[in-house]
Amino acid sequence: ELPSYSDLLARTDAPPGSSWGLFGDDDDLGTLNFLTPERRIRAASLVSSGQAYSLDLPLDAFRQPLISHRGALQHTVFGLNEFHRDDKIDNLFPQATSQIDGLRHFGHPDYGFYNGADPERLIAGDPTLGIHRYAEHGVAGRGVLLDVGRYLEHSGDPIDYTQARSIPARVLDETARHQGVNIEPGDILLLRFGWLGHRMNQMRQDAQTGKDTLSDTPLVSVGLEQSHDTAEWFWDHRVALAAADNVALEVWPATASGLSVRADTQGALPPSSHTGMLHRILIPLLGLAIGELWQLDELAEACHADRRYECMLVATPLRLPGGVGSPSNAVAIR
Ligand code: UVW
Repeated sequence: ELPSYSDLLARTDAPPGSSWGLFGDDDDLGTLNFLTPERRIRAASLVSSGQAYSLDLPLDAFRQPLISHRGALQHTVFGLNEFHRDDKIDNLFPQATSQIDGLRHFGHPDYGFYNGADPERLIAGDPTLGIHRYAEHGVAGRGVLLDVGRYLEHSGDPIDYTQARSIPARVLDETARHQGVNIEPGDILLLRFGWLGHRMNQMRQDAQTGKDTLSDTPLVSVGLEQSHDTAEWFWDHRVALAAADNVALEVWPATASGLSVRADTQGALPPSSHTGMLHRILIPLLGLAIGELWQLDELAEACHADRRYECMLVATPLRLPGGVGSPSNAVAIR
């Protein structure tokens, strides 16, 4: 029996709030260990209509990069002769569109990388904590969609996509209750806020009108509250992987700092910088990889139509040894 999140916070044998060692001293899968063969059998039993939904944006979706250093890819198609084509991709930032951020992506400022991995080894050519391990294990299991955007709209409290709204864990419980769905150990959680659909609509409108309403506006997004309650919700539900249709899963910009795991800072967090973001609790301490910019609107429509919010979810991150992140290549089958 694995400890609860409050037990993790009380650890003295490893960083407080961490799962380090619980899956083995050399583990490099973190919470993906919750996704077992039994869970895959359960997931396969959920397919009834056989309809498949791609959860990825097109790889070239952002000609204007969403995160400035992750520029647009260059795709070249060339002919070896008149009837033989090859192609190549340059400037591919695996985290530029729909992605999975693996366990290399973030370390904790006080404790370092997941399971105490040596930061010197987190380089190209070394497999430590690489995203290829996710490909090898198989990200295939029960996906559960929580349509937070639709739930809040239904509750008369719709999301304003121009604001960095922080969503507490209790809203996840409310949404699940409203939808009549339970989170089971080993689930892949799909959180729809509606942010990405809104953004893509704005981009389409700009393309039609020739205006650029986005480049000069700072990136803001609704997302999960940066708090221990959020981490507790994930850990105590034994979520294997959490993905959302926003930029960072958590609210953006990251406003909290020093999301410390000391007991005296549980709950609300002091204001400040990037270094406190929830990423630094979920990825390096819990070993929970994060999916971002997943396109969930079409799936959500289908789920809403027949009130079935679970699916077989298959994502195939690149088997890139030592990769930090990867295009998600995710499909939901229901
Ligand atoms: C942000 O920090 C906005 O995203 P990522 O997790 O992809 O770095």
